[in-house]
Amino acid sequence: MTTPVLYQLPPVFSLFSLSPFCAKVQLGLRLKQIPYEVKNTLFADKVNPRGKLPYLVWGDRKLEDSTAILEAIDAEGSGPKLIPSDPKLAAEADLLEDWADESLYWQGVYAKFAEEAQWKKLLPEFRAQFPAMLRPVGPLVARRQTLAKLAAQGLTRRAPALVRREFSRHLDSLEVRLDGRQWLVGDAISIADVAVTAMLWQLLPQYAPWHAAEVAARRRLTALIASVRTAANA
Ligand SMILES: N[C@@H](CCC(=O)N[C@@H](CS)C(=O)NCC(=O)O)C(=O)O
Repeated sequence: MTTPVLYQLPPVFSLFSLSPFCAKVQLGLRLKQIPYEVKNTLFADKVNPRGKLPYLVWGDRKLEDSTAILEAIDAEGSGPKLIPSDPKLAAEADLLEDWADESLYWQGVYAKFAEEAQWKKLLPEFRAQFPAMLRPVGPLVARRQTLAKLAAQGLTRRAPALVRREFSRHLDSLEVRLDGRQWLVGDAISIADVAVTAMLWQLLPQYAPWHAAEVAARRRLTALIASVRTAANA
C-alpha cells in the first residue's frame, strides 16, 4: 500500500494541527493503523484547488474533506470499523459526525478567534507558524477572514453569553448521551467519536481555558476523548 500524504494546517501547542479536521484525519489514520506522512502548509489553495484542508494524496487518489477521507480510510487498513455496518447505527454516527463538523467545529473557531482574551493567548503560537516575512500581519489577516466566516455562520452575531451557554448545553447533551455507555453510537468506537474528540481536543487550557474547563467538568465526555486518543495512540 502506498503511504498517504496528509496536507494539513500546522500544529500548535501539543495539537496535531491547528485544524480539528486535520487532527480528525490523523486520528482516523492511526485508528486504522495506516502509516502516513504529514506536510504542513498555511496556504490551502496551493495544495487543493478548492482551498480546503485536510487534503490526502494517496497514490493516484486525491482526497478532500475529512468525512470522505475517513470513509476511504475505513475501507482500508486494519483496526475498528469507523462507519458502523448496521445501517441504523451508521445513520446515527453520520448525524452526530456532521453535527460535530458543522456546529461544534464553529464553537472551537469562536473560542480561538472571537474570544479576545483567548485569541491573545493563541496569537504568539499561531504567529510562529507563518514565514518570517508574513509574521507581523499574516495572523491578523487570517483572523479577520475567520471573523468574517464566523459572522456569516452566525455565532458572532449572537450575544457572547448566549454562545457560551449553547456550548455548555451541547456538552451537557453529550454527557447525557454517554450515560451508561463508553461510545456515542452503539457499543464500539465510530466516526462520531472521532469527530467529537477532534473538535473538543483542540480546546486546550493554554489558550482556551474557559472551554477546556467546561469539557473537563464533564466526566464521561472527558473519558470519551481519552478513550479515542488511547485507541489512536495520540
Ligand atoms: N468539511 C471540511 C472542512 C474543512 C475546513 O473547513 N478546513 C479549514 C481549516 S479548519 C480550511 O481549509 N479553511 C481554509 C478556508 O476555508 O479558506 C472537512 O471536513 O474537511
